[in-house]
Amino acid sequence: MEFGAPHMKLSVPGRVTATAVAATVSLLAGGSIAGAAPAGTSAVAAAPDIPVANVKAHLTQLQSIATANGGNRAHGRAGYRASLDYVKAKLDAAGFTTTVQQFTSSSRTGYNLIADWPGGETNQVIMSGSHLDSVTAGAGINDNGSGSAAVLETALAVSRAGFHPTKHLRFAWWGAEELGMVGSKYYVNNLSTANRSKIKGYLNFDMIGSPNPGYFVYDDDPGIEKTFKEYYAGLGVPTEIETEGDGRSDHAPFKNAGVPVGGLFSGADYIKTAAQAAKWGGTSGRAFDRCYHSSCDTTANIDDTALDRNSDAVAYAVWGLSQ
Ligand code: DTR
Ligand code: CA
Ligand code: ZN
Ligand code: ZN
Repeated sequence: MEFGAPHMKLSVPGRVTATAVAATVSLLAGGSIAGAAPAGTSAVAAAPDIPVANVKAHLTQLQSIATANGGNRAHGRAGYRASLDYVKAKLDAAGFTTTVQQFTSSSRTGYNLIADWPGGETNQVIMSGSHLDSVTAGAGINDNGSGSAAVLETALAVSRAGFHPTKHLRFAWWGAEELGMVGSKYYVNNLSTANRSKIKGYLNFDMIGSPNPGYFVYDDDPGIEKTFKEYYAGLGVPTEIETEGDGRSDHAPFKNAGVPVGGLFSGADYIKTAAQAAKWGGTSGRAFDRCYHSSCDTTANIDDTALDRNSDAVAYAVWGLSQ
């Protein structure tokens, strides 16, 4: 199912945020005057700014967890379960209904964390997810603490805002993605046909804070893709279609099951070209993330601007696609 661009009425606070500008662009594109909900639609809430300091604080916690548990947060190791317990505690305190789904892979116990925000039409689920595991080589702060922390902070922002959209919001942190998307495959394979059909969109965030960042948007579902491109258009940041990761992250099991998917990516071991550096900044001839799957993927391996912009894009899409 395609998503239309969300009609978003702006009640712009004193400070016009990038999200508000993006939403205005969307509204104007729809021929309506900002400030008045288009005919036939009701006023909708604009996404809040996601404080990047909060996202970075989660990354600091994940780094500490890795450091205290053999240097990683990998499947089947203590650091993974400690990472899940950290995320779960935040969500439980914020009023989410959390579920820990257990599975076995490579003779080790793995876990998915699912968090449902009470309310909304449960036959219309908008789901956002990130893999929480790292490789054994390191802490996995960009891959994929960045996505996990952005999704966590967006969920916490839903709670802070008392946001209660038409659709039901679900968030997920996957185990054992690095072993071949094991956790997300387990989740999708264990959904009944009815429950699978209720998921109207799955948004995936895997590496969104790369130190030499690019701004890539998944080109799977056109409606979801359009929502992310609207957001970046509002920032005046050019994007490229994400092609490197087709089938390589947790959106793949959902796409294979017929669920509309989308997501964002800031780059891994591919090399940034001169043309890309000209539009995005950073260093041409260098990988987007030269610490990919390495021990140097620590909290020092993050570009704050990319993390901030992409975290705000997560919120923009969650707000925009659920109302
Ligand atoms: N994050 C990587 C998988 C990966 C490599 N390129 C892309 C592009 C888009 C999404 C994911 C990926 C990993 O987990 O190893
Ligand atoms: Ca922000
Ligand atoms: Zn990853
Ligand atoms: Zn990885």
